[in-house]
Amino acid sequence: MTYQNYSLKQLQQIDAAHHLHPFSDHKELREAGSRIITRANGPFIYDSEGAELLDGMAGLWCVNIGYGRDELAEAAYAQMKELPYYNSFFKCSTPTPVLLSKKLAEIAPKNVNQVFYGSSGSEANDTALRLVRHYWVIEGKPEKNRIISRKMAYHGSTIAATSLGGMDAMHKQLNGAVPNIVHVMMPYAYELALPGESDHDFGLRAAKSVEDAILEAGADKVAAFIGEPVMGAGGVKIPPASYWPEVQRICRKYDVLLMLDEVITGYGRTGEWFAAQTFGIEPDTITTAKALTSGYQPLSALLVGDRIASTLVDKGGEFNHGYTYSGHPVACAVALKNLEIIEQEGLVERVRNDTGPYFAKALQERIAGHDLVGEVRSIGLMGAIEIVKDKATKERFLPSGSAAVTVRDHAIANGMMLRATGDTMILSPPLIWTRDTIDMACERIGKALDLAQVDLRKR
Ligand code: PXG
Repeated sequence: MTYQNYSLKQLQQIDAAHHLHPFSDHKELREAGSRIITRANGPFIYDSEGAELLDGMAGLWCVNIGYGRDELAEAAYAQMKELPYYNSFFKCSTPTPVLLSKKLAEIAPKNVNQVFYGSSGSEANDTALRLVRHYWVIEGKPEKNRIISRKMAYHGSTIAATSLGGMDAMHKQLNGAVPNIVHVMMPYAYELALPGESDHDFGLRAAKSVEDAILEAGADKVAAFIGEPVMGAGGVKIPPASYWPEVQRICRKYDVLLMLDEVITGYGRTGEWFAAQTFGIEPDTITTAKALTSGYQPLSALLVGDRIASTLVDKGGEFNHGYTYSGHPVACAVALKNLEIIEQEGLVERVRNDTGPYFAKALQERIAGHDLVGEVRSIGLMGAIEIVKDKATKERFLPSGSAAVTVRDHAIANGMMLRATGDTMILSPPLIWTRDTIDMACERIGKALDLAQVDLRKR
């Protein structure tokens, strides 16, 4: 029986009875009932009642080539018929992960040429953590194992990924994080810059917090620094241009590995294949997932720099780590086709030269002036809108986070799917958005802000 035989109410009841959703208050969700999305095409998603929503979040930061791409379905179908699964353990390989690895080495920063596969960003970060610690062990420095991360970082939801992340609410439920991970300040100028401090100086100060953490532990105790080039789930926090080169300089000075988490920023989002290229840095590991397949298949790739890879190869010895689905042939076939489409349609260049700048200008000209908006910011096709009660003082509405939810609900009711995190609205649309789609989004967001303003000002 297909889902069309069920009413919305029935699907919601079954959902409530049997399905535990991620990151949800299960009591609240049961009372509200879930929105059931049934199909999608191009930049639009459709719910069970036929409502059409412009998807401002590319699913969950992943559907970079948009929905309804037959080529990806065909690539999966062909691969499933030929070889649906075989593992890459025990000195075996299958063709698609081999070819995908070559492609990834071509588009990655030039010092990055090896790939380790998993099925999710969280898994890839587990791999990254184990790999950098293993690296220092085989380099004869097992005590060099502390990881420096940042407050509000999101690196996934497994125990290792949660430990790497800097979300307090998640740490509270850990009951014991992976040891020896510390968190320093995030490069979030809107709230953390001092009065009169320039963006440039703020970026250097935020980077200095990494150096302070290295000196506090002693450089011989620090394995690596990890960060999202642009913090995603934490609120699209875009660091000043001074930040990443300075972090890289500090890491090199103290011989600390640089790990980038590009699960969101990878595959064109910032107008280059990777944000490492946007910010001009050469990390030792790059965690990627999501848009690697545009979300059509679960797949992650930890891109590993030459420094770590050559030690693994030269010194030998088994790295006791891997997943059943490492290098899954179907997921890799879909990824290959996805990257081919991104390339053929010039989506990375389009974000860099056309839609990215147009998106930035549209947010500035049409959204930033709204009474509820404290700041807009964007990089490539990734943007944020800060919701405030008072533009001048940056005072927020109380309770914290509630105003953004009000804006989001009006946006959804007006055909625009976007995400609220804290007091920030987030946009991370498919890279197929055109100038017209950006215009449509701004119009719908503007309307949502107007309606939210009426609600919020009478509270
Ligand atoms: N790193 C980053 C930077 C991420 O954004 C992960 C790792 C983990 O990936 P997996 O595939 O294990 O989920 C992510 C995931 C949100 C939201 O609310 C963001 C993510 C996942 C779920 C929700 O914005 N990012």
